[in-house]
Amino acid sequence: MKCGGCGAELQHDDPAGLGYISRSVMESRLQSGKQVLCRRCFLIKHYGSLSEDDRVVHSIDNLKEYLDLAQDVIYVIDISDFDGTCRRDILRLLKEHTVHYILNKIDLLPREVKIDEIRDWAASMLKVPKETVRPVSVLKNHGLKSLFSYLKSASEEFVSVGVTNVGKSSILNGLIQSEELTVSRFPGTTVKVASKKVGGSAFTVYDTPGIFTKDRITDLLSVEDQSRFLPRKKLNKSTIQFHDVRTVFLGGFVRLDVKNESDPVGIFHVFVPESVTVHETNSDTGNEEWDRWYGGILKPPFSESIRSNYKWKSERFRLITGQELHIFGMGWINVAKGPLTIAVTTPEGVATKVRKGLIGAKKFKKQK
Ligand SMILES: Nc1nc2c(ncn2[C@@H]2O[C@H](COP(=O)(O)OP(=O)(O)OP(=O)(O)O)[C@@H](O)[C@H]2O)c(=O)[nH]1
Ligand SMILES: [Mg+2]
Repeated sequence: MKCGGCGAELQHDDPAGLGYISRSVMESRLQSGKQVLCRRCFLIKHYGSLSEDDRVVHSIDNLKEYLDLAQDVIYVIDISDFDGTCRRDILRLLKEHTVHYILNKIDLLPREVKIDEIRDWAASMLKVPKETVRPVSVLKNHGLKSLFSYLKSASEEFVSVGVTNVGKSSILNGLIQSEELTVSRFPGTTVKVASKKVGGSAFTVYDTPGIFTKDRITDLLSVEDQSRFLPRKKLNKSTIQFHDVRTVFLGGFVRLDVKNESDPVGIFHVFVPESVTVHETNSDTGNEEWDRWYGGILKPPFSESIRSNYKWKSERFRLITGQELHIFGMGWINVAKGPLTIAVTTPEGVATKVRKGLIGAKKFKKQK
């Protein structure tokens, strides 16, 4: 028998292993008709706790095992970290499949961005027909009914895949209108495949463990800090208007040195989760100040740490009005009035991408 929350095979012998539940607890839950959960899921659900040791790291190789489960794939993307969660290496593996794209967490985007615009933008980034892209917010119960009708008419079986924490299990819970699957703010909650019949038996969805990445800012954080980092409400927007040069820190992990090439001022917006400090300062700020502020004024990291624990790299970009620079696992910079030259400094291994703006250059014009 499998754990109803994470899909692990239940066992009574190894309390430290996956799927552990004591025999007596399991028997009493079965007798009273209650859902049977392994101890790990029980602790996540009722105490919100997951230790670093309980983490099961799944890589892209594990994903290959699940893809045989169905021809139709639901690929879940977190719209607040589009480039960090919409991965070329995963998409390459899906070439022989019929792929349906879900853009989850649209509640995190600014109110001004219309759902249809998000959909058009994502379809053009993915180079796929718009009908296959479904924007939803499980949190706000938005788009799930129409997702259900769409999936029902598309196939009888789907395997749901994506990187950790994008909301794969939440979406399936939303579709079956239950909280059976374990959902949490920690990455790596689902550890094995769990299948659910949706809408009576309209179709079946296999929920799979999220793939861990290595190039997102969030990958530098402990399990506890990743949970703290995860946005709960709309991303914070900071607007920066300046004449010559400006330095902006996004927490301790990202330094932006921006030079204006537009007359008379340059303007850009920064979109990051509310847990990230956006600190605007002088361009002559040196490494000594950065070291002092790191993990203090500049969060994340959320506790005292040493910046020299990482090797740092700088990349330079020239962005024109309407373009964005996405920093994987952090957020993005939207150029409202450019051109701007941006030097972005992050720990080595963190990926960045210049892209066509998700948010139109004139979106927030009235506020200036
Ligand atoms: N803001 C917002 N948060 C969401 C939404 N859907 C899910 N979440 C949150 O995202 C976190 C991860 O959700 P899960 O459903 O566990 O994600 P998952 O993809 O199954 O994660 P793994 O099993 O670790 O791969 C939880 O804290 C959810 O509450 C949404 O629509 N909006
Ligand atoms: Mg899950």
